Amino acid sequence: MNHLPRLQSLLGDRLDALLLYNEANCRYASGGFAWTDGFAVITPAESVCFADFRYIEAARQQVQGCEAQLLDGHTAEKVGKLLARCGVQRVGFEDLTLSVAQYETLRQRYPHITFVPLKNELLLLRSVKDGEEIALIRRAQAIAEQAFDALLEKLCPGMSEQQIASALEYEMAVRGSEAPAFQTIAVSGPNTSLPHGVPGERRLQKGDLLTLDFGATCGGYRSDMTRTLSLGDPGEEARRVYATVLEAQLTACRGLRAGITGCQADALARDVISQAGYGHAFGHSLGHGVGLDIHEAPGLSPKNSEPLPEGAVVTVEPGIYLPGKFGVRIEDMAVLRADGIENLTKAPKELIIL
Ligand SMILES: [Mn+2]
Repeated sequence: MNHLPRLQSLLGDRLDALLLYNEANCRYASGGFAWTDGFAVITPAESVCFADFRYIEAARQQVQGCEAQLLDGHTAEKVGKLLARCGVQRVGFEDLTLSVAQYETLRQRYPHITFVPLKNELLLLRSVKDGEEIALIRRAQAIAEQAFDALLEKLCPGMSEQQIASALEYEMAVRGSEAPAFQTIAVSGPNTSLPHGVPGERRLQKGDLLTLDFGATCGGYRSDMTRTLSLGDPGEEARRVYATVLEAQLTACRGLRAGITGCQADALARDVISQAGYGHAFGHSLGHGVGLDIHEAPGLSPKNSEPLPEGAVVTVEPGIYLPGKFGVRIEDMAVLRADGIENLTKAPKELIIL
């Protein structure tokens, strides 16, 4: 994997170099190598990943496209020389993630450099996935679904939310997931009205809904899916809500494609839920990009008036949440194509009653 040419495409009229500290951006620049407390300098002629003693041996073996160099007491001087050698005057920096202290240090350390905020440029670049990235996400998703199937064999009344979340993470790990893509959500009964509820001591009982939101990681790339299931008959209202969320999710999957705006995408599902009278109960956006970060661009959101790019991997996750009662969310992950989507999630979406 080598994303250097893509990063270098940002250089030219406005920028001479990029200075990257964000861990996901650094991993992207290094061709997949992950390290912390370091940074990367990208210029048209020379690109270097700086990693400290803990990482440098692995970095020298694994970094692709860039050169790996030891981060030590001489690094600031080395970077100064590198920038001078490459005639760099304007450096793009990550204004969205760099701390104020880091920014002040940079300005003091390199007083002759003009620092230019990158805003969302890198996020837009990363939002379009190449074949290798999609292959990793596809593999992560397949692992998550196999783990889900294995969990369904084990689920029974009396298991706590924490035990269910741990079991699911274990099933993903033994199938090759590097780490959970995010803290697994397993919420049951009335807790299902909490879209990002934290698994607790509550034990599963007959008549409960159970919402599982989880993902695996392969080569740093994440997956994301949600299923809501039921232990026995959940009752008439829950069935009606489930049917509404499912209709919204299927409608969004049918209408979604590259080129429509994030706002239009969101409306595909929101209109169905609003018409059923639950508009007030769908308080989050329809979906988000997924990649090296679990939440990245583009947003399938009323706030995003930009067209969605072809090749982005996004979630489609409408939900209805009724505080004190229950909630339902159904989430797939899909690649945006010009004429529709390629759904990476194969698990069935009809209500599973255990
Ligand atoms: Mn999600």
